[in-house]
Amino acid sequence: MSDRPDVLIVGAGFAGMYAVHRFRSLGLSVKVLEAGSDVGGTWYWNRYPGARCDVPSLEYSYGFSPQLEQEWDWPEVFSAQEDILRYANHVADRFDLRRDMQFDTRVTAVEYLDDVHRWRLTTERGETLEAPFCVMATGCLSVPVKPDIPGAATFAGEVYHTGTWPHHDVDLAGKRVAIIGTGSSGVQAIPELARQAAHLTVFQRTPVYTIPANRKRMRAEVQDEFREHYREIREMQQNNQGGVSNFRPIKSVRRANVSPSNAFPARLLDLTPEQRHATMERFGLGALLGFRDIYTDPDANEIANDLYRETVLTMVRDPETAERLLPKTYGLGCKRQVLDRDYYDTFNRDNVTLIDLTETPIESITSRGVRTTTGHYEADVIVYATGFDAMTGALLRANIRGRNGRKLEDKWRDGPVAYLGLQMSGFPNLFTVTGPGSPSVLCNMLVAIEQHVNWIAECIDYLRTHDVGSIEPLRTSEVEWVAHVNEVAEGTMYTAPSCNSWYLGANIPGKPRIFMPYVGGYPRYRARCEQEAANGYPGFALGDRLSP
Ligand code: NA7
Repeated sequence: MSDRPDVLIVGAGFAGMYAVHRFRSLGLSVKVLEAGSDVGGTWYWNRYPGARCDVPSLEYSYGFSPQLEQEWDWPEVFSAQEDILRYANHVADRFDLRRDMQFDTRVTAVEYLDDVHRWRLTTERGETLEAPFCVMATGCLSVPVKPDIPGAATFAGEVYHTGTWPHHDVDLAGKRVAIIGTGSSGVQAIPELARQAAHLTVFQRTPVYTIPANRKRMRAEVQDEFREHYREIREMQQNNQGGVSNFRPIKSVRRANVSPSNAFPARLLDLTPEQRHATMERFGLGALLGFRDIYTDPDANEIANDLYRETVLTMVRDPETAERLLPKTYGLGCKRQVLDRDYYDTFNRDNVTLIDLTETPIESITSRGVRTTTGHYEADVIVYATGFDAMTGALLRANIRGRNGRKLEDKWRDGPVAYLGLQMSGFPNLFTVTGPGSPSVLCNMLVAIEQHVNWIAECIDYLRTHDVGSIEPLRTSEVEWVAHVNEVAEGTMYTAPSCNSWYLGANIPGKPRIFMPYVGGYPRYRARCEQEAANGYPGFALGDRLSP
């Protein structure tokens, strides 16, 4: 590992891992600092029972190595956390990535040294490292948040957060478990926790729209067909709004396998009310994924929300519990679609109780459980499934200071300002992977990560070969880009006044309400990045090298 690397990288998730490989291929020396004890990022930390990816694994995988594509077997269509982490470990071994990585190292400060034009990183242990380039590969959902509930510290039992689940086995047998939060993590964890615990009490503030996930094992023929077509598939990903190819293995899918997406027209509004009900009866909640107008047409959205609620009422036996589980204050498409395994059926179990916090808010946590305005719920274990300070959290927590000591925190006081989610003016030679203003979480993350890392690598290479010392966006470029990011988000379901999602920072008290990812589509975004590079970075200021 180099002591004077060309590039310092923060984070050894999929972004930091690929960055090591890609930068090395250009002859750059790198060093990665990672808070965890190994690679994997999100998949290293989020190991709660039921954790799983909502993008098919044959798509949610690296595309940079044809050999890797050919040799890796995915056991399921949508992989569980442990299989994704196994994949990350395999990649780290295969490309010998760990030799440039320092684990158990949390970065506490990232400062630009004006006089020497270098970045200095300070770690929790007080160690300092310097390099001319710094890449923040810190992830979009990597800072777990816990609500500030009075008395939380007095709880005498075990406390876990889904985003920092322990690495040792957590034995819940015979225990009373309380879980707070019903977002993706809560919805995935609840059925598993209910199976393991003596009793599970679910504290729900906002009901979720969740659709049963595809639970198929991977068939060898399907995997083989992907392998045969991988180059074409990667190309298709590059031209898809969300970075997924939607490749359908023709040889291995039987014609009789009718799914809602090919059995009906693409518009819900094209179906008669009778046809809509028949569709829901036949295919269940998953049918709604087949209609694109649900996400673009408010009338279709309203109808879909009603169909969704009617269907849930048929899935949960106790009518009062069923009623409490119905999302009513916002529509489908405002938040990331949650996929589940047995979520609603879990509320038919005798050992599960649902508490609706809109009827009876949490007042405090006591030494023995959770107190709401109407009752006390005893618990041996509390699980927080309360989400993350998304998109900006990890960057702000790193205490980044740019030119003249300017804090990123001050620059972003009213919301993140960055160009293409890649760089900020005033922070020369500092890059962010899948930063705010890039498609990031609205895209297949592996595709978004590879595109960003490739762009950054080529940019650094350009600077070296053209004898340029530094790069940072023009102030006008980032202001214009932020306006564009807001403009394309306006009028979508994501920014509806009733919508409070982490995309908007709405889950963090005091966080500016700004739609952070780029909703204009991955291909349009990628074209803009490519245009910048092809034209010699006109939207950026390029600085001279320091004289030796
Ligand atoms: P989310 O989607 O932010 O969900 C967090 C959940 O926690 C949500 O139901 C919140 O209710 C609930 N929450 C948060 N604070 C509280 C308090 N104080 N009291 C009660 N309930 C609370 O995070 P996830 O980890 O589930 O998923 C994040 C992403 O990870 C996901 O979209 C995937 O991309 C992967 P609220 O809705 O705020 O009322």
